[in-house]
Amino acid sequence: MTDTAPTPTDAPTGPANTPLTVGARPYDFTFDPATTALVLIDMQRDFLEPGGFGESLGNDVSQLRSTIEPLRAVLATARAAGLTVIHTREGHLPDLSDLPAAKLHRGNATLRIGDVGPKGRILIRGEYGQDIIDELAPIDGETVIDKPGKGAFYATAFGDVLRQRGITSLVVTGVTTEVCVHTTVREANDRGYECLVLGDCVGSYFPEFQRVALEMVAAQGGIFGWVAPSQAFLDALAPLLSVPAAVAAS
Ligand code: C5J
Repeated sequence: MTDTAPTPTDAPTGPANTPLTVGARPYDFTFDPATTALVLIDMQRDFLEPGGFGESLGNDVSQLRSTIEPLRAVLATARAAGLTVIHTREGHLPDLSDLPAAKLHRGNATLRIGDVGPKGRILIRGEYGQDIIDELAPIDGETVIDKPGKGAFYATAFGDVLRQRGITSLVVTGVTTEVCVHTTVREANDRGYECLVLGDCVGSYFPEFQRVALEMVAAQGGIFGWVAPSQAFLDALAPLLSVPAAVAAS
């Protein structure tokens, strides 16, 4: 098996090798910034803006927008602290050769994957709607993983990237909480990664799913990982910053 988490001795040196601690559920989350990546799952126009895949399935996309401001602050602070930042995008090849028939036909979509919508072809790589929202656009040096499935590990180089960089802990954010965030956290957990989910930086179209999905991560002593508010993570990173977090996020 080659896609499991690296052992701590494989880890390269990074921004700092001093463990930091986040107040989290079910108990404090301790991480080494040198071996931790901030992961932004699918913060794409197709999920967060009208006229995309999310809306075509009948969802109220405004439900996800509360994630943007806290995630902007977390992204700015993670960049300032020198953390590895990885973005993912769900999407398919223009010829749909990586799209299972089951995924194409499931749901009562007004526009199906590959159809032309107001922001380009729905959930197709390279289309405007499939890209990441302006507020969280990747910058040079940040990895963007295009994934055909819900989980970030399935049919992608995500596991290889993490291993090459010696990453052992993931701080997970993005949308939607109970679908792509959960699938990725579950995949990561089985591969030996420690996952912290930032509760206000993940979003669902369904408020009840949001609450229960977060409970499911931290239940049973942290069966899939930890959950914390983004401020607790920002507080933990503060010692690494040369400028205060509030300034870095503005
Ligand atoms: C969904 C996702 N909900 N990014 N994708 O289909 O969660």
